[in-house]
Amino acid sequence: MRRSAHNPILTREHISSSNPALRDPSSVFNPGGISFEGKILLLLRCQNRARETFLLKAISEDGISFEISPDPVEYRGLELIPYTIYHIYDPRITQIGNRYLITSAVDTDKGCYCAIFETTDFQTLDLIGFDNSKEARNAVLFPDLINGSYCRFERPNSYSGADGVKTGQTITCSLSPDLIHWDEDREVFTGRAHYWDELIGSGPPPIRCKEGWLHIYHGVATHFGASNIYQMGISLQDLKQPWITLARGRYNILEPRELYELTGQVPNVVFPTAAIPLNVDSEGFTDPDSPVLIYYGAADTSVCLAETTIKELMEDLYA
Ligand code: BMA
Repeated sequence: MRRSAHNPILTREHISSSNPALRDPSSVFNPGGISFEGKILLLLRCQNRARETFLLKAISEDGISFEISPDPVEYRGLELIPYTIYHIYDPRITQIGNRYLITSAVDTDKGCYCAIFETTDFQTLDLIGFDNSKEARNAVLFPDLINGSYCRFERPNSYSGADGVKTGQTITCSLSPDLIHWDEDREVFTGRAHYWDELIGSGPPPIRCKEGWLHIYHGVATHFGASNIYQMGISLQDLKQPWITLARGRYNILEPRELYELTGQVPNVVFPTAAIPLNVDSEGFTDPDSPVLIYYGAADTSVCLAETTIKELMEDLYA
């Protein structure tokens, strides 16, 4: 993984919004991302000094300098969620055919649930699914149907940390005919106690390769007295049965080392949310030499970029 020399590529100083609530934002981090109309498109998570959350669309020709939309994203259909909504955050973007779908965590007065939105312009997001069957975060959709069904990884919040925050140790997989009704959770894999990935959650939507789905995830080491350490890791999932793990890296592939990752609103965090392969063939498979742009939140404060290739990620599985 090679960090961009321009890191952090987006900070609070880059935000200039027409919305008075974003006159003086505190942070911009954990962006969803996709290749859209030949450009790199990010949905930035932006927080203001009231710790309110907004999403902002950002577009770039080179993946480094972004033009940020002055108006925050608008939502339609939120009245279908029968709770008080506090935050909609950590978007992940998936293209399925010609549809653009966005999964997000939704913090409410009844807990944290996963929602799915659809968009055509990344400026207005229509709610199409809200799963309140269990508390969860880090939902990602696969960019292809699996045996005719939509496929989702998510991370049920079934574990309470020492600080009382609900989080989780297991990534699960479920299938749906319509993005609304989901079948039973199959366990994908679980955290490795005492090591780098004790608590886990999917990062970007998985990338299709001939060998399987490359799946980047975050792992949290909790056994350091002062602070949790958020790192990035990798697994390979079976193409036809993605809940089957074919390989899983022993080492993290990126950990907080630079000052902008070590210090900030939440120190010691690299949190991957977008992985964009640049060379994809007509069947949707990535070329092994394809560069991959990985966007991640650094210390819940800024947006950073690391570059690698499919081949290098494959090697990391067996390092
Ligand atoms: C996770 C999520 C992320 C955040 C990370 C580090 O639980 O809330 O949005 O980046 O913690 O604070």
